[in-house]
Amino acid sequence: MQNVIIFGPPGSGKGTQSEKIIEKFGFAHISTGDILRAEIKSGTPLGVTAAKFIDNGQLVPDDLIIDMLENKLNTLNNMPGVIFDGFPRTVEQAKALKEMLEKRGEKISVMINLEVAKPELIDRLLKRGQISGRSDDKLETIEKRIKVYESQTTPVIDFYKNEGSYHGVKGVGSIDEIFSSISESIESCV
Ligand code: B4P
Repeated sequence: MQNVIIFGPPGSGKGTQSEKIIEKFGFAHISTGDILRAEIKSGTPLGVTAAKFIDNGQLVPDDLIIDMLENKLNTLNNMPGVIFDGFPRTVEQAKALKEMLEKRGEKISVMINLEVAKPELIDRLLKRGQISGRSDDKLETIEKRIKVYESQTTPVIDFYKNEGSYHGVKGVGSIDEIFSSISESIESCV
């Protein structure tokens, strides 16, 4: 059982590369962003709360995200692996994930950090905004999300460096080139 985290700033290609990982490795996909957007669309109490944070470029509070993640993880059985896309985004979430996996006798196999510089992130998200209709893909919100990433999410990098599971991958270039580095990194930790 492989547990892979796909990590990186907003617009670094986590969702894009996750699709390719699922296709090749048959892993289950847990994207906290996708789950939250589905909750918002259905108008659930969680969705109503989450929308206030997402529309403002902020992270949804840890307690809500951790409960949501644990519920999702408990629905998965007999998978060759799981890809955690967009989670953890804080050290608190990383610690909670470690505990959840330990209870199942598992651990993180590799944390893959997609390295992309800020101007490229802004460019990609503005382009996505033209077609996605996502409330958070506007310049003001994108800049806020990047700031939030720098202050609240980057400490997660040191957490996984200390755990010995960190792997940095250059997230610029063609989608296939990037995927080939990611594949090597997943295959090397089987
Ligand atoms: P997410 O849904 O996780 O979204 P993201 O970080 O914006 O995007 P991602 O990195 O997946 O980019 P993509 O592949 O689409 O989060 C949204 C919000 O939900 C967060 O801001 C937060 O508020 C909340 N949230 C989610 N998880 C949370 C958590 N754990 N805790 C608290 N809050 C949470 O790529 C972007 C664009 O680039 C696409 O248009 C793509 O086509 C393009 N692209 C991809 N790869 C490319 C390449 N190699 N070259 C050129 N373009 C590329």
